[in-house]
Amino acid sequence: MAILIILPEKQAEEVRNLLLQKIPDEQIFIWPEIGAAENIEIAVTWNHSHGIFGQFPNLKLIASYGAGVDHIFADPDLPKEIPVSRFVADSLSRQMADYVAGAILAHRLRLVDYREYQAAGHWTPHAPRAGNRVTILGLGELGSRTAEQLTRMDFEVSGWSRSRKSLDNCTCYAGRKELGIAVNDADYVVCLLPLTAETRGILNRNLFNMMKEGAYLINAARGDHLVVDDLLDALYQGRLAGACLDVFEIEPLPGDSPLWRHPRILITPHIASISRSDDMADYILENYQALRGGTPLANLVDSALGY
Ligand code: NDP
Ligand code: OXD
Repeated sequence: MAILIILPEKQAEEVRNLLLQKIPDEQIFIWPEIGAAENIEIAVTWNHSHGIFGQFPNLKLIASYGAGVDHIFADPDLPKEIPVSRFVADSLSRQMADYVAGAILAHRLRLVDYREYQAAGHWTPHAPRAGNRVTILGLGELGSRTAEQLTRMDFEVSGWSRSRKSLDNCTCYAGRKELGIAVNDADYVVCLLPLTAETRGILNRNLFNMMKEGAYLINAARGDHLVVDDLLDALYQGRLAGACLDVFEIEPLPGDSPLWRHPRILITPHIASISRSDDMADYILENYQALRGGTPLANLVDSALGY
């Protein structure tokens, strides 16, 4: 069996070295090196060039380097029969919970405003912003951990998912019909959904019109969830107070994007939750051993649902 890693060089080397410590006799290639194509059984990938998987006749698993798999399913030539797995790790959920809590507190405590006052040498005290209700769109690995953390911080938390969840201290809504009620009294709406045909563009004018006036949006899922022009309109009209965005349709965000210079948008460069190489190596190893032993693969996604 050989493993192929299709990642930027630094991460690829790290993951390969960690894997080689555990399985020193295996062949582990970093794309574009592949060795003998028929030996490749696992491909670990992030934003591969479309069409490349067809050349591996014995490929048994495509493993996403991230929690999201939209980058894999975006390949029109993806071999349909090969299972796809995704990265799930406590470290990933914890970072996301911290990111969302940080974004909420930065807005509530006006930290970005104070940075500007500081630059101008102004002493301008304000009370923290009112508003304690948070709705999380997506109650999976990341959303449910974020809900737990915000609950511990005394926020009133609601969540929305495809199937109904039951989480302590979190009001759970499900399905399109309940989207409006899920968001309509939230002071903060947080998107932690996977990008699928059903969720693409979900952060749009209709949603913003259902939200409470002056609410704050946090998108740490995918750029394609957001209709940028609708957000800019909602900010201009005062429907939304501001937004914190970690993900963008094109990354890096192009220099001429109006998002960069918007005074009420806080931008971070897709760092809300970063895959750690040691946890990544453990996840690849777990599935390597499952393939070897003929036991079930971990963290498989449903290709019909796209997540
Ligand atoms: P999960 O698959 O564990 O959870 C997804 C959640 O979204 C589930 O609750 C699911 O509902 C819900 N959902 C899916 N489709 C719909 C729909 N049509 N309507 C309502 N709810 C829906 O994913 P994770 O929590 O692990 O990750 C979520 C996303 O976060 C990733 O796909 C990725 O895009 C993004 N991400 C971003 C990172 C960053 O650094 N910015 C880092 C890591 C991930 P149900 O429970 O019913 O299935
Ligand atoms: C992921 C990401 O999907 O980093 O893990 O966006």
